[in-house]
Amino acid sequence: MINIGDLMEDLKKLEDSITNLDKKGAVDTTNKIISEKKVTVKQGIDAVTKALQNIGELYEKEEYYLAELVYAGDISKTILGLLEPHLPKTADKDFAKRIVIGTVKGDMHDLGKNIVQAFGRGAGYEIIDLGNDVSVEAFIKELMENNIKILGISCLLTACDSELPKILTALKDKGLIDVKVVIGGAAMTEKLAADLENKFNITVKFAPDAINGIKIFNELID
Ligand code: B12
Repeated sequence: MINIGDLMEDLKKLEDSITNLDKKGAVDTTNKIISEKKVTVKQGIDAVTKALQNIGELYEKEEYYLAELVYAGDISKTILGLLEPHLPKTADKDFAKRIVIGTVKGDMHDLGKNIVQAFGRGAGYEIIDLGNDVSVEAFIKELMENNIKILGISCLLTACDSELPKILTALKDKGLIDVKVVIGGAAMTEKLAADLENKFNITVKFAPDAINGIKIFNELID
């Protein structure tokens, strides 16, 4: 008989290994998850996300410092790199399913954005990922050159949230008011999305996580 507890054990092990900064344990558990296929790759990615939430809490409590944060980021990148090729892919690609995505200028956090990118590609989107520390000009250039109508923005630092109104101002100035914007990351909120939407009269949606992000992308292209 399949025991749910056994299935969940590897996921908990993966979460704990990352939280405890045990890179070898995390890599070994990930390889086990991939080869045994008892739990889904998506569940594996969720375990990485939970671990990073734990790391954030430990950092806030000053039990972890910047060095631990950096190392946790490095471990998570390795694990996501192992999991991503195994995400199920959908075959349907169409012209509307193209998205530009990036983390705002001054912000180096890219793990969450990378998860959105992986899930988006799995859902049949062509994702043009501009990376992190992306200037307003670079976002606009990419949207204009490739006539793309959906822009995904990641922002985790409150010190960088002033980039959002700058990007929306540039969209208006360039006449790109039909571009729809989806924002996510620790510094973003539903309220900020609503405020920006009202102020600039451009569609702005907040995505609390990658799964909801993909749902919003789907709604926006419908
Ligand atoms: C890992 C981490 C780092 C790593 C980043 C590694 C990397 N390559 O990304 C490193 C060590 C580099 C780092 C550095 C710093 N960090 Co840091 N970091 C974190 C931490 C612990 C986890 C972030 C993360 O990856 N989460 C996991 C991912 C999966 O979640 P996520 O990013 O939220 O993404 C999900 C959703 O939000 C959503 N989403 C995100 N973006 C988008 C975009 C779109 C389009 C969509 C649809 C959805 C979406 O979907 C994702 C998947 O579900 C957070 C804590 C936290 N609570 O966020 C702090 C945190 C963000 N960092 C913080 C700080 C202060 C810093 C530093 C300033 C520290 C320092 N003193 O130098 C530097 C800043 C460097 C810089 N200029 O960017 C603060 C920010 C506080 C604030 N209010 O601004 C936090 C909140 C920690 C804290 N509690 O104090 N950090």
